Amino acid sequence: MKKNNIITLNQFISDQQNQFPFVKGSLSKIFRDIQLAAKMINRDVRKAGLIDVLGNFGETNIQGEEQKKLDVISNDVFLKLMDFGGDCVCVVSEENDDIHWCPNGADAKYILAIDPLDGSSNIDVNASIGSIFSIYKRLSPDKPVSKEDILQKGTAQVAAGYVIYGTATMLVYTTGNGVNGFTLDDSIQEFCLSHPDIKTPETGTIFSLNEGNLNEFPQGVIDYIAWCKESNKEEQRPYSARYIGSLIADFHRNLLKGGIYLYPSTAKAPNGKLRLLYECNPMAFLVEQAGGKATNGSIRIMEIEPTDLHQRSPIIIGSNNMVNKVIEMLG
Ligand code: P6P
Repeated sequence: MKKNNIITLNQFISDQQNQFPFVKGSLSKIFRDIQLAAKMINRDVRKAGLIDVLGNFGETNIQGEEQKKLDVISNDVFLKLMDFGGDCVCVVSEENDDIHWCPNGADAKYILAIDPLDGSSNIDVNASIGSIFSIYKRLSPDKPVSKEDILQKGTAQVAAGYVIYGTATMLVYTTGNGVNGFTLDDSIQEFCLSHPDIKTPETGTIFSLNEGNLNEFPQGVIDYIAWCKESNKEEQRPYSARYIGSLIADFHRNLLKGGIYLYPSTAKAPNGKLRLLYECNPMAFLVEQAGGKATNGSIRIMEIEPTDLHQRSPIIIGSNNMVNKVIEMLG
């Protein structure tokens, strides 16, 4: 796209306010704070090797995963900005066992679910990592927040997106009216529209999963991977295997080029590894808005009724035709 003029994320959101009234007020202020968090995390990620934020924090999170220093720093940035902004009543974070209640947010309308820094095993080796966010509206602002407000299905999301700290830093989001991507222009420290109205190809030639677990996958997935590797010139098979071990990096490449990402159930992760509230649901919202599909193998990811803050789900997500092929082979 030839860029005649720069459209910043703030300008884009204020333009959207005219078209979509609900994006007014506190939701756009939450986006402002997410942008600021992204810029602050980007700063630390870019200097990680120089300011002693690599390595382990020395504790593990509820997932039993060793917390990297940047995980904790990123989480603190999001929580502090949401506390200061007062537009969220609470935050569900991968890094916090329990709900983080925002002190100034008692009357706020929105709930934020985040994975503040996903792919953290890649931090020390300079591979792309990212932040994921999902935003819900509380169901009854005139009553105290209940479990029902927090554990809403993915279909109830009012917004979702991610920031990828890659060769460029990009913020990709949806409010249910398509998907748009903004690239951080370091010279002016603004996210500028670079990928308007992203649509993911109906089919692709990339499959992304950890084949080390292949023998533990459901038979339909094993059959699908074998099918991807068969020679069929007409259908451009064998497909290409691309897996970085960082959901956002794998998802972002497949979103733009076409492809499929799978994290099925395994012996070690009988419910899959990815968390429903702040990984599966936001990515499912984005991919559907871009014309793709996301399932747990049986039902649409966004139809899963959550029962726990940190529950996991198997996920098969990406180009529509590719996800449908896996569903067909799962029988
Ligand atoms: P495995 C990172 O920890 C993550 O949650 C995703 O970003 C990534 O796709 C996946 O786990 C990698 O998991 O088991 O293949 O190392």
